[in-house]
Order: sequence, then C-alpha cells, then structure tokens
Amino acid sequence: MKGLVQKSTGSWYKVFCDDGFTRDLRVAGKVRLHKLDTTNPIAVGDEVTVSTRENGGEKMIEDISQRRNYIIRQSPKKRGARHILAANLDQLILLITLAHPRTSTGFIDRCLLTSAAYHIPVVLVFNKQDLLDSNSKTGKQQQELMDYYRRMDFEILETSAMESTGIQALGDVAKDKRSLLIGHSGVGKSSLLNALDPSLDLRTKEISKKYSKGVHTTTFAEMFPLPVGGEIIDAPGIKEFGVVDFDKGEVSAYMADFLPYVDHCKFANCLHVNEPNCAVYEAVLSGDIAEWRYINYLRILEDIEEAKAW
Ligand SMILES: Nc1nc2c(ncn2[C@@H]2O[C@H](COP(=O)(O)OP(=O)(O)O)[C@@H](O)[C@H]2O)c(=O)[nH]1
Ligand SMILES: [Mg+2]
Ligand SMILES: [Zn+2]
Repeated sequence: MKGLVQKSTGSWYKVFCDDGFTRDLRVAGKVRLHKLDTTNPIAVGDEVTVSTRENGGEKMIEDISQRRNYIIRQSPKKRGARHILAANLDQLILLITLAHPRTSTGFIDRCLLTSAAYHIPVVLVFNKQDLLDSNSKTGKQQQELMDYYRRMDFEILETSAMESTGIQALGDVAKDKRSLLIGHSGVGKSSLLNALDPSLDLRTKEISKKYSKGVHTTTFAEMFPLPVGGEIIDAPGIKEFGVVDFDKGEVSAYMADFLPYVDHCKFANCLHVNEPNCAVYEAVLSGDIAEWRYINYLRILEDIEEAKAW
C-alpha cells in the first residue's frame, strides 16, 4: 500500500494511506534510506510504501519513493547537517511582511536560490497589508521590492489575513497544487491557512518578545488539504534559511537579474566579487542590478565558503 507523509515528528510519521485511512507509522528498520545525509530521512510530501503484513505486526513504512524535488536547508540544530523541509512540491509560497516581524531580503533570496536550483516555482506573498501605508517609507520599500521581483517574473500577491484581503487570489494560486508555505514565525502562515479554510482552526500566536529572544519551540511541518483542492504544507519555526549543496560558481546562474550580464565578464569563471571587467559588478554600479541583491549574493558566497569548513 502506498501513502503520503503528512507530518513527521522525528520518529513517527502521519501517513495518509491509499485505503483512505490516516495512520501514525514508524519506519521499518530495514528501509534503505536515501543517501542524502539529512537530519530527517523522511519528509512531509514523501510518498512511502506501507507494509500490509497481516501477521499481527504493526504496519510500518517500508520504502520511500524517489523524490521529484525537495526543499533543503542547513539544519538549524546541527551545524553542517542538512534538513529537508518538504518533498514533491509544485510550488513554494514565500510569505513575507515588511511590517512586524520584518522579513529580510537575505532570507527571501536564499529561499529563491534554493527553489530555483530545484526548478520549483515561487509565489511571493506580502502579508499584513493592513499595517502598511503605501505612502510610508516601508510602503514604498515594499513597492520597490515587488517591482524588482516582478521584473524577474515572480508571481506576487498582497494579502491581509486580518482584513481578509487577497485570500481569494491566494486560494486560486494554491488550488490543485502542493505548496510549501514558508516564512518567519509571526508572519501570518497559520492566519492565512485559517482564512483559506476556517475549519482548520489553527492556533495563531501573539507576536511577543519571545520571538526576538529566539526561544526554540518544537514545531513540525504539516500538510493540510485545501477545500479548493490541493495541499499546503505549513513549515513553522523557520528563522534562517541556510543554502546547501551550492558551488560558489553556480549561484549567479540561478539569479535571473544577474543572468543577462554573467556572460559578458572578462573571465569565464568570474565569481563577480572583485575580478576586473566584471559585467555584473558594472550592472550594480549602473543600478541595473539592485545593490541589496548584490550584497545578498556576496553573503551567500560567504555562507558557502564557511560551510566548506565543515
Ligand atoms: N495586522 C495583521 N496581523 C496579522 C496578519 N496576519 C497575521 N497577523 C497576526 O500576526 C500574528 C502571528 O500570526 P500567525 O498566523 O500565528 O503567524 P505564523 O507564525 O506565521 O503562523 C498573530 O497575532 C496574527 O493575528 C495580518 O494580515 N495583519
Ligand atoms: Mg503558525
Ligand atoms: Zn563577473
């Protein structure tokens, strides 16, 4: 019998099985797990084979199907280790807010880089619009960000879970697809899921000083079927997104705004850091590539360099 992993708590997996039942299952000891060297061998969205032995023994996960794709990042718990957030995705819904707690462009760009490498489309959702005055400094910053990412062909939505705006459009985007919902704690993931499906009745949290103190709450990704069709995987508790498995030389190939320039550098293996006659750097100077994008790029290269030490 096949099944779809809806939640993982480390040793137990909630699996929606082909016979229509949802079960809490463990992994059979003999399963040859993917040689991915991750902190979680099975992720939400994994398709698994469940044993149907009738010898009275408990049903168990016996095998994992080859993944179509996955989103992976550095494990926040163990340096140098990798953690799969979710597998077999149709898209990533990246939830952002420039209100509180403000999402950094560094976080956005790391998520975009990872999804680009696995060819997973991303929708950028700017939430908490009710808190932003479009004439304020922050409102203008958001407009600039949206314009920039839109030029890179990303789909962009504006929502307010508080005032129930943009919910229909979000439902249209999520319909009949399997999406990973990713964004910092407090950005409004649970609130938006509740807006899409009030029967979920997920707990939403007051944003307290706790967030800034970085208190670690144990939270697990979970898949929710949507009334309109499709599923959303809520990935809670994400503070940072450390990219893994990149060589420095390939990063710029996944940055759509860099692409028109990368072939015009003097050196074919230019990393666009401090090489002479670098077309990317010239585009930054002329304003064709945003300075903040370039800074994020340099920081990602530093991350990769640091990770190599492990
Ligand atoms: N003003 C405003 N507050 C929101 C909005 N969406 C969520 N919140 C609030 O932000 C806090 C965190 O929301 P929650 O859904 O728990 O965020 P999560 O950690 O991403 O799941 C709660 O107090 C919500 O009421 C919004 O669009 N506007
Ligand atoms: Mg939540
Ligand atoms: Zn260059």
